[in-house]
Amino acid sequence: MNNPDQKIIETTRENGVGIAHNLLTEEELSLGREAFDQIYLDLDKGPGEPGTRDSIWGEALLKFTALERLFSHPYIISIISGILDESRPFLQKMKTNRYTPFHQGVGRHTDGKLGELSPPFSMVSTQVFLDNIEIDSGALIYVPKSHLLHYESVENPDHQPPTTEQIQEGHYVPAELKAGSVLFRLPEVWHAVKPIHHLRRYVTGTYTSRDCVNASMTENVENVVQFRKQIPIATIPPNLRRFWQF
Ligand SMILES: O=C(O)CCC(=O)C(=O)O
Repeated sequence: MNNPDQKIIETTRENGVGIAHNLLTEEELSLGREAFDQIYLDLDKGPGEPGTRDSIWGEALLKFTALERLFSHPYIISIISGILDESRPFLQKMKTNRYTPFHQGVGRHTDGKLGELSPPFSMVSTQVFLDNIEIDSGALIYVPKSHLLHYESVENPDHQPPTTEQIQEGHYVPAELKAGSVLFRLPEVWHAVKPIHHLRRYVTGTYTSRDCVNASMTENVENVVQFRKQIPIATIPPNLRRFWQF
């Protein structure tokens, strides 16, 4: 792995957010947008109502090569592997989000469980953006290093998880990027989304390590594994199988 890639891993682990700028080629981006818009139409979500966030989950997304590839993209996987220290990350969740303008954005929060601590670096989300995000429209804002406050610590077993008030009062900084870039986010980092004035689409995967999971993570993984038992493996793209299967 070369230095810029190592830097993204280190930045994500240190700050809770890291970005691979302009990763997709023009062609991948244009095919990705085409497939994205098509699946929303196919699933009767329409062209989007102002002020709404529409999501599509799960294996339905795998019907489109341009989307399916984003979940097993070798470069993206190599960064995830570094962040989680896991050679074969488990793809626990596949999803797309579409925000249709004007949308007020998303308030300050953590995706960690309030009142609980998490095992360090056991889960990471990717957001492959198909539109630019900037301060004036849809930037993700976050509090660098806040994820660390949610982690269990052997050195400090009495450590208490952050409160809702602390999360509201953090010092948030913006992450801006161009369409075709990938944002890596540790779920616990405190984050929010600025008001949205133009279409904001992205494809997101949540990956976990295969060990060092706590009871609630184990339960979530087991639910996914049970659900996937009903899905014939032949319907899953070959390159994705090793991440999709536990
Ligand atoms: O849309 C985004 O960039 C983040 C949305 C969000 O806050 C979340 O899914 O927890």
